[in-house]
Amino acid sequence: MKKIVTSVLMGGSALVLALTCSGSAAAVTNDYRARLPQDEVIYFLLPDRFENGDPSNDRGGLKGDRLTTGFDPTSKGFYNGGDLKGLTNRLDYIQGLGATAVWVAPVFKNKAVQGTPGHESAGYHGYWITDFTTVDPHFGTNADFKALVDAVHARGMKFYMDIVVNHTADVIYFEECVGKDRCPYRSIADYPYQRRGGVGGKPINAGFAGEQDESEANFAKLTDPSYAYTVRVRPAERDVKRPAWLNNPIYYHNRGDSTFRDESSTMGDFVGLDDVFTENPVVVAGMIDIFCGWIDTFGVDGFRIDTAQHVNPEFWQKFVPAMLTCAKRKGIPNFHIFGEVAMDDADIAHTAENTRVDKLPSVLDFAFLWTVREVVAKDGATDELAKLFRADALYEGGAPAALQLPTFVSNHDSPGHIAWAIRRDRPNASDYEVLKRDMLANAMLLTLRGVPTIYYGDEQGFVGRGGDQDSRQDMFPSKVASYNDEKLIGTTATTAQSNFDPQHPLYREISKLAHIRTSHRALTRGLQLVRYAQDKPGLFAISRFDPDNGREMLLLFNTSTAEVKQNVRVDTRSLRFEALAGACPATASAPGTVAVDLPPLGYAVCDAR
Ligand SMILES: [Ca+2]
Ligand SMILES: [Ca+2]
Ligand SMILES: [Ca+2]
Repeated sequence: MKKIVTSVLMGGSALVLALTCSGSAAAVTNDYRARLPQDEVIYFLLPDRFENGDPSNDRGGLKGDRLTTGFDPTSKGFYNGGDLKGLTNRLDYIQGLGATAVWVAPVFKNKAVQGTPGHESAGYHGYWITDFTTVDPHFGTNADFKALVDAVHARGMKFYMDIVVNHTADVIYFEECVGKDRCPYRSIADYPYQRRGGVGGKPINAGFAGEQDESEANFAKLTDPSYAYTVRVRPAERDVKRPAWLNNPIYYHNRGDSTFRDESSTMGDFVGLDDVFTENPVVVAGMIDIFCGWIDTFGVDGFRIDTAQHVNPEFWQKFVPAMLTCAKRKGIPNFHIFGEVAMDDADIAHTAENTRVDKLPSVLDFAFLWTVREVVAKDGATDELAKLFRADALYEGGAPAALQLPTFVSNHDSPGHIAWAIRRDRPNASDYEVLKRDMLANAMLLTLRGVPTIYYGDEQGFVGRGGDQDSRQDMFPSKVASYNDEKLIGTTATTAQSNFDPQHPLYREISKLAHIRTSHRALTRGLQLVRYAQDKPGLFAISRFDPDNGREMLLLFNTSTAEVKQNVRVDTRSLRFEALAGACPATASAPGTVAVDLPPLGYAVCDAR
């Protein structure tokens, strides 16, 4: 990392030129097609929970009670009524926050309701797809989707789709598991492809060499899906999936529920969801066809890929280049692809592997989430941040590639919003301290490397209770009692009222920082150099460098509740600083050093002159 930074700084003539110009560094272009993935600030939302623009589609065109329509605005596990028209109407709010791209949870048609009797819930989140070619009627129509994407583009913003390849809705079931809560994973060793129901079973699928031979000739020999379990589909659901090839059970692994380890991680069902046989060349071609279609028809700007780690790497090695080719053909040179590789700790080797082996261009930065929560909510040492960025070398492409990792401090699967983590870990903190810590986390998100990805509701002080459904509150007036009981941060409002408030202190602070970011290339494209970290809470200082002129942007964070005074090394050419946020040292104390003075939980963005 140091070596790269040095060579950037040696870009002499550009540096001199920039220093003689007054005014701020070049703003990121408004031509959205020309922008790089790292130029964006992403806003992520679930359409069902954002804004209801059309009450007539709340039941998705279905008739009956909530177990048929999936609609129950009083339940966190059912459709609450939000849709694409509502989202289109709220683009002002999103753009006002400083976001330049929206990532919208899957819009494809879902199985409305799933689950064993008494444990049903709805596909309001979008991850239980039956029809990969059509927008879910609860959210609107394909025409509504086109209107949304066009409206986003008309504002110079980008649209990222959330896609799923790993599984479809739960349609296939296994005779041996009827009436049981779990359907245990049956391994290839115990249930080989060439025997029905176990090693001693009747010979089937003669000559099938296994999934590792991905040739069409080999897969032509796989004709009977009942090697591990007796595969069944209810008559009413035999034709429910689109495209039609997805209705054939031979295109699924059919080995029972994943234990999320060993072989089952890629071949097991994600809690009953039908796990697609992604090694089969028919499936590879079929999935490429589906998602090229969405790029081609709507001109979307990127994909977030759900459950990416549960698909075999060979699939991504073929799928990713195909998507990039489709995008280029459509005139989208900087199509972004980032996979979800969920983790519950900061295990960077685990996420980085998916960029090296699977060749995913980028992955959601779960390590960033856990590290920021560690230093902002708990008493983690600021060394943890230094450690996080030191490991950027592990990603394919190293530190420059890490600039494209979507970073986040909350999401729809993480336990609670960031505010929940702070409240849980600091039960005695005042509301003011919780708000300050929340702002500190957002300041890190919006200035450090990666692509800041704001989870909807964070900017309105939404909290949650720790479970995933609890973190998917309605932005429109909610009827869910457990949401409305929540004490929000930075406001006296509750989720019972509309929460599109541009005056909320978090909205204002995020908006300010987002605009600072997107108007300074050091913050979107600049590599980082850690200046100061320590083995306890306190100062974290890091510089980022404008790739065009080498100019330094010094970022300062105080994670402790005490004032921090510390001499911090800077570039010898950084003699004066303009404070873009917080209090910055106005001048260097001597060439190469500044006297930093930060209030408790304070932060500063200092642009060197
Ligand atoms: Ca609606
Ligand atoms: Ca199933
Ligand atoms: Ca899988």
